[in-house]
Amino acid sequence: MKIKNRTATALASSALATVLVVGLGGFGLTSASASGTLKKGQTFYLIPKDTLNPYETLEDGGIAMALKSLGDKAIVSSGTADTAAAQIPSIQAAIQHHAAGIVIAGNDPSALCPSLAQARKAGLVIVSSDSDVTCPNHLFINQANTQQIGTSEVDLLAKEIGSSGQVAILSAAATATNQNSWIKYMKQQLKKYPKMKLVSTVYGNDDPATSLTVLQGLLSAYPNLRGIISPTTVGISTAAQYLDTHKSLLKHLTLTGLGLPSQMKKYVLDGTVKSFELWNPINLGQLAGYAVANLASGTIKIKAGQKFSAPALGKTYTILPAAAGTGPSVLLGPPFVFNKSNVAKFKF
Ligand code: RAM
Repeated sequence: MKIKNRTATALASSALATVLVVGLGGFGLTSASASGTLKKGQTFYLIPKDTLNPYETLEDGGIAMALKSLGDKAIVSSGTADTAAAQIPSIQAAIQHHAAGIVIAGNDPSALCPSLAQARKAGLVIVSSDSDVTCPNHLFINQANTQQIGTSEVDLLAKEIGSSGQVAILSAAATATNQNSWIKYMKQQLKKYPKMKLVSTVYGNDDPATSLTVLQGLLSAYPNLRGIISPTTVGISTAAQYLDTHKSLLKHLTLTGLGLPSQMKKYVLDGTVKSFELWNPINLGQLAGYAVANLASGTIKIKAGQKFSAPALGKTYTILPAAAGTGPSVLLGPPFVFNKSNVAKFKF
């Protein structure tokens, strides 16, 4: 409990640190890098899953803050649907504008690789963040340990439903690398709960209307459903809103997943949702911003053991070695559990 409270304070105060860095940037001052040799005036393209998702906007805000504090420029560019095809024109635009690098949240693990290869050939550095790509020569900025996210989501639900009953997953796009890797570990963890049966996984494409449609389909196909895990901030907030107005469902149904405390606060405080998880997306963005600026400045290489400082986060981060299913990566930290006792403390 104490540890959780400390983490809550750390998460909240790092959001405060964010504001301070922006303030410094506004006065024309920049944060010092670990090596002190970062280039200034570089332009980076931020390519989120889509431009409509509030989570992605928070993360891009974090990237832009870090870049601005270093004297660099950020351009956010993407489509409105979570598909690789909608992101490719933004990669092309980054190449045409001679950007120094790209930070991308992949809507697909491999479909973006030919375009990203073109960008690398043109001299751009590639960082993926939030949702990885499987292409060579890029650095992945990971929000939290993939296995830990999948495992803890199942454990949270199991605790709330007495480890028994039909459960379902309401995910984002069917091709999203991040959700699919978490789901892989959810399925693995579900084996530890023989009385919990995964009956369906549905995909709302991180679009509120689609998420609602597939949720309603799920509820009518499985009237005895006991639990839903929605590992997407769009899915969980859509489902929470629906359950809030259909409270009789709460007699047998429990919802958890990954949500933004700002969007989920209402539903946690009124008892629709007991707990859910996330990390600080602004901090994730800042970490990605420092990483891409260092890579483009040549102060670090995409190599395990390389270190760079993230002044707004008050830490130096180290590139981790490639592991099964991922290339070299940097880890922000563990996921955090939000509930009635802490959900109102957070600004994101
Ligand atoms: C949605 C997106 C994003 C994911 C969060 C948890 O906003 O799918 O990629 O990290 O949920």
